Amino acid sequence: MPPVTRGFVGRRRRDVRLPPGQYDVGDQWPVLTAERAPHLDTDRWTFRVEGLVRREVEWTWDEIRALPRDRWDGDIHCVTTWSKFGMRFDGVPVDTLLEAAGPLPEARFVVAHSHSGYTTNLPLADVTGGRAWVVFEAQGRPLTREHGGPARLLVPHLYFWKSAKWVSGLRLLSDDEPGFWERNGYHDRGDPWREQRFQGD
Ligand SMILES: Nc1nc2c(c(=O)[nH]1)N[C@H]1C(S)=C(S)[C@@H](COP(=O)(O)O)O[C@H]1N2
Ligand SMILES: [Mo]
Repeated sequence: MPPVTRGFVGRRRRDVRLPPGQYDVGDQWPVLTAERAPHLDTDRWTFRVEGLVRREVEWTWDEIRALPRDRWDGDIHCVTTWSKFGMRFDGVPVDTLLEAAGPLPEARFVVAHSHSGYTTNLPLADVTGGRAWVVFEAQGRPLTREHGGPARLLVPHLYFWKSAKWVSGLRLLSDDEPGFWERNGYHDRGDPWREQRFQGD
């Protein structure tokens, strides 16, 4: 194949990997935090699934760390237009946590809460089926405090504001209830491939 064609194909592949309106941030990993980054002690850390569940369940750090681990490799997309390719996160599938609590049939939405007060809402269907995790490691190393350590939510198929840093739990609801950015005009779902940045997109 002539070199000009190879180059064309290479560029196309990279474009296809980038959702509309996004740019490749390269090696940096920007930090975006609305609140003050909390100092969380793993001795007192908890994660709780509550709301429309058969039984509310709370895990300590040691308990959640003892659950079967899972890995996700892929790209992340922030609504402020940066995307970062080739991320690796390790943690626990949200499916595992929800199974323990037993979502009730009327549960259709979740609000993710952070120890720092941040909230973000998601359809339950977006955090089930192997598409969301509570993660403890990024790029093979413990999650740093600025990136949400000791644990954050990871919902990589949606804009990254849905991936609550310092996550403290999930509340299951029958009706959608906007979180912090959603009350300030951001989209309730936030699919980067449909460019759902703001309410009405
Ligand atoms: N608790 C909390 N989680 C948060 C945010 C935040 O301000 N507070 N920002 C969101 C946004 S807008 C993005 S893009 C990502 C940024 O994660 P990073 O700082 O690790 O890149 O976290 C999301 N989760
Ligand atoms: Mo973001």
